[in-house]
Amino acid sequence: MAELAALLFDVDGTLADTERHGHRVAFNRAFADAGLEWEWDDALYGELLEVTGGKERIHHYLQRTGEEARFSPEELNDFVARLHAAKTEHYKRLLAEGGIPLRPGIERLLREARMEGVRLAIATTTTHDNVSALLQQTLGPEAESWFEVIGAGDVVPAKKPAPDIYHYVMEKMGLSPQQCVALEDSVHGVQAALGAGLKTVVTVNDYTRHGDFSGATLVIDQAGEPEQPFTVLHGDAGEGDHLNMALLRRLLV
Ligand code: XBP
Ligand code: MG
Repeated sequence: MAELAALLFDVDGTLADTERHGHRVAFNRAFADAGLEWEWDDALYGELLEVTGGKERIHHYLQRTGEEARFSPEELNDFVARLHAAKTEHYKRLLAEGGIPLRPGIERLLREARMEGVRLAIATTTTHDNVSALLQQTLGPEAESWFEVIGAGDVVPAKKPAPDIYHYVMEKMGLSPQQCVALEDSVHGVQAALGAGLKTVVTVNDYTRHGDFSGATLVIDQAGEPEQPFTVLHGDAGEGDHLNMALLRRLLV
């Protein structure tokens, strides 16, 4: 029986609800700056989340609207890269304004893991700068050092749902999937984690709650707190009513 050695965290939607009021708003601000009459509202953004990665999402939108045809391949890459860089600056500014907290139970879980010597890492599709900004803003200037590996963005060629980012992180840590639990919020994230052979806990959010999470070990509405219990949507949490190290250890068996 393997010991729980590490927790591998997704970022967007899992650590914090960053999509609707963070990334989406940042995209729209970058579009306005660039003089584009694009507006990604809540519903459209929900559809666009089918495509992981901000640059990939912009590219997909250009294909969907037919506007891609206006560009040569080189122009297109350059246009997307510049628009995305502007979006990242807007996103960091939004985080600095402090409006995006961690989801319930996340800070407690991170602190418990550290206390018990369970290693922490991040496996995300988002840009590394965004992860740094979120951690610093919500947990303080040292928080990045809590995570042994931050696997982010373009560090692997294939983003989620490919399992590559999880393989990358585990290889850096010298760990096997039997020693880790992944925490995710989305169907693509779960596909990536399962593809890497990981037991996966899903904390759903408004954009992801109706996804097909078959294959995940436990699906809950939030990590929760002792005084703010989670609701189990799939799987067996036993007597547990909030996500803690004891429950995660039991799930790994
Ligand atoms: C998150 C994403 C990201 C963000 C935007 O997926 O898809 O693309 O929406 O980030 P996950 P960037 O939670 O599965 O990692 O614009 O920096 O790519
Ligand atoms: Mg996510």
